[in-house]
Amino acid sequence: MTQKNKTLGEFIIENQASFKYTTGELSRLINSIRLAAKVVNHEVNKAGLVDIIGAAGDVNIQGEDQQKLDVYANDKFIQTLTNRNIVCGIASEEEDDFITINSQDSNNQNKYVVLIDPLDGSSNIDVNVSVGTIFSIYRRVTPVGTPVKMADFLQKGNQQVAAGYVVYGTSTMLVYTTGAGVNGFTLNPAIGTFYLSHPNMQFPEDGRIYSVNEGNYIHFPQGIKDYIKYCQKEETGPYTARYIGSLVSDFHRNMIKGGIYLYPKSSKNEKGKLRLLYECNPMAFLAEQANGKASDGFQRILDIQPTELHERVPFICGSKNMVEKAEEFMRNASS
Ligand code: AHM
Ligand code: MG
Repeated sequence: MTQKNKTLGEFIIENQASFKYTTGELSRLINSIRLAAKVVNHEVNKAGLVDIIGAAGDVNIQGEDQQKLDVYANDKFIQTLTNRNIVCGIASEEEDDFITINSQDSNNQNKYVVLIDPLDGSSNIDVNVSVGTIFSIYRRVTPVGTPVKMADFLQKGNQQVAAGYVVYGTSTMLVYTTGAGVNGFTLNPAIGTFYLSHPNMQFPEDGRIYSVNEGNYIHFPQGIKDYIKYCQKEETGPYTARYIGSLVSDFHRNMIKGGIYLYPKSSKNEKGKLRLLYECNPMAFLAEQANGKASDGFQRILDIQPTELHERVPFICGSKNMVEKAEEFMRNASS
C-alpha cells in the first residue's frame, strides 16, 4: 500500500507505537475527533440548504453572538468525547467554564484533557466560506482518580501531546500532530473516510503571502505597521495579501504555499483577539512541527504561561523567516 492510500484509521494504529505513552488512549481520542469531524462536516455542508444559519440567540463569554452551527459543533465534539469515555475534562470556546467528565466506567482513570474551538471563523458560515475546528490535547497534571482542576487546562503550549484542526473547505481535511511532524488527511465524502493526502507537511522557510486584517491598520503597534509596509515595498516583491478571516484556512494555505498570519494587538484590542489556549497554542504546535514559527511578537507562543481559560494573545505565525522578520520590526519599534 502506498503512503497515500492509507486511511486515517490505519495511520493512527501504525503510529501508535511511536508515541511515548503507548496505552492506545490517545489513539482512541483522535479517533473520536475524527468521528465528530465527520458529523460536523455533514452539517456544515448542509448549512446553505436548511435554516440552520443565523444567531442561536445566545451570547458566548467573549460577548459574541453564537450561530447555530457553533452550538451544534460544540455539542457534537463534547458529546463524542464524553460518550467514548476518553477524556477527564474539556474546555471549549463556547463554554464559560471547563467541563469535568466523571466517568464511573473508567474509575476516573482518563488522563487527557481537550481544549477546543469547535467552529472557528464562524462569521464565514452564512457566506459559504471555509470554517474550521481547532483542538489541543494535554495529559492532566493533577492525579488521576480526582476531578480535573483549572491547572490541568492552564498548561504551557509546550506541554501539548497532540493538536490539530479540521478545515471544512472545498474538501474537508483533518491535519494533526502528536509531536512527530504534521500529517494531513482528506475526507472522501462518498465513503466517509479520511485518506492520508498530505504526509509530513512543512512550511516553506520563506513565503510571499501575508494575512492580516488591514482594516485595523491604524490601531496596530508601530512594529506591525512597519512590517506591513515592508511586505508592500517594491524591493520586497511586493508580497500578496490573502486574508480569509478563518484562522484555520489562512494557516492551511500559508503552510502549503509559504506565508505569515498576523493578529496583533491594537489600540482597540489590548491583547489581540485570538485565544491562547484553543486557537494559538494548537496552531503554534502545528507550525513548529511543520518547520514554521509562532510568536506574540516578542516570545514563543508555546512558552507563555496561561493564567485564564479564555485569555487572548497577539499572534504571528507562519514561515520561519517571515515570522523572524516581523519580530525584528517589533523589537526595533519598541527599542
Ligand atoms: P471566532 O473564534 O469568533 O471565529 O474568531 C476567530 C477568527 C479567526 O478564525 C480569524 O482569523 C479572525 O477571528 C478574524 O477576525 P477579524 O474579523 O477581526 O479579522
Ligand atoms: Mg475561534
